[in-house]
Amino acid sequence: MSRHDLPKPTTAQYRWQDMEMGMFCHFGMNTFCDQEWGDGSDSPEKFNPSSLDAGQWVRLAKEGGFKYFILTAKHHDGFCLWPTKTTDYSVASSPWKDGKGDVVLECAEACRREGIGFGVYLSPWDRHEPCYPDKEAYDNFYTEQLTELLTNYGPLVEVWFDGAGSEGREYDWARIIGLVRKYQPDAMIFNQGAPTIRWVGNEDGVAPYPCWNTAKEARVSMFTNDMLTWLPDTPDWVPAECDVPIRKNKWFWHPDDEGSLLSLEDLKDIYYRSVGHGANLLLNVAPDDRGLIPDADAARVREFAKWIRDTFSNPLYETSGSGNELEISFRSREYIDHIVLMEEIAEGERVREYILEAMENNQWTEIVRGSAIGHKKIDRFEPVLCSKVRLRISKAVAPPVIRKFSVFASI
Ligand code: FUL
Repeated sequence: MSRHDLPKPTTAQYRWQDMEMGMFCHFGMNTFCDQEWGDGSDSPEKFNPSSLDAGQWVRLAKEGGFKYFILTAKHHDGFCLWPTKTTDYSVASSPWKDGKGDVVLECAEACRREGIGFGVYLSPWDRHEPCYPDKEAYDNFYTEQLTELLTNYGPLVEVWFDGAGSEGREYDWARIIGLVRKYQPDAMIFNQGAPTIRWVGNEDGVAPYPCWNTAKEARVSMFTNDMLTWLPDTPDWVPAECDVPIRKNKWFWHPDDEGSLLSLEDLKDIYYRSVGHGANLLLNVAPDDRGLIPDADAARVREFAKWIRDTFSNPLYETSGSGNELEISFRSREYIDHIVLMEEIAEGERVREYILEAMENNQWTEIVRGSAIGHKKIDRFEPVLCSKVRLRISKAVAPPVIRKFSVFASI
């Protein structure tokens, strides 16, 4: 393959990959019913957060280093968090703000204020809507809902199409994707129709290694092992996103459930295996029935953010450049324990094999051997005392272009 034929990200994909971390926000009827999957029969009367503050959610995302925020505008139960014209099963029929509230708008505005990206999740599977069994009628209904979201809330960075519950069901993807392209051409399309980003295939927040940016297929849902084969107009470049809830296996808030909060160690492991494998991390942090993110979850997010900052914001040394070998000489011997590599993916993903070596006692010693670098590869290892490090690329499909080669000591 010549360098000209290599798949490359679009500008919007490149920007999305640079964001690296998004906060997912599952909130809705389930929050008030201690359940994960409502069947669509819960009364709108139940939706009544006493002190909903989308500003608190989004400020936490910002503080936590998340660059985008995705809200479940409608989950499988069909209850809409915005006053849609398509159904009365929405906030407009709830006691919250006397039916005059709009959670989607509050989130969109908070994201704009905080300067982070906003995205929406709109479940194709709808357990409330009576026309759901009628394919054509539902396609009309769904595209109308989507149009409202695409046109009334400013720029979106991502539209999340969940495959759950839709196994085997065909929607009018050509029309759905056409709307996204028409109204939000820069928004990423998650995993359905003609995706521009793909699901990593699990809900643990971890990517395999290597996790190449190119793919021809991805898993559709947790509930089938079927693979989605890309439609012809999906680009070969389809980076992965890793979604995971901060409370083990719980996307929505549940009472008396702090015990399922992931530990800081769990989150570190997730970070190394998502962002550290070149994928984006989408961490779900769910507001409670007051409409606020509980203190314990917020504190964990802050701890996680502090760890990322402490570990990765001050490289001891950093370089960049083209070619098969890059070397960094230290001013004196140093203990190091992390190396972060980034390819200039605007030129495509070129590296296939690399070796990191450290100079100890005048001898090069191998510390890590890897394959993919892509957007980012984080290598951590037992502290090594050395005076130089070098990156040797032993296999590449075109001349490598390294955007960053950074060395850290977290000890
Ligand atoms: C799954 C859904 O069934 C869960 O409820 C959650 O929304 C998760 C992100 O996707 O497929």
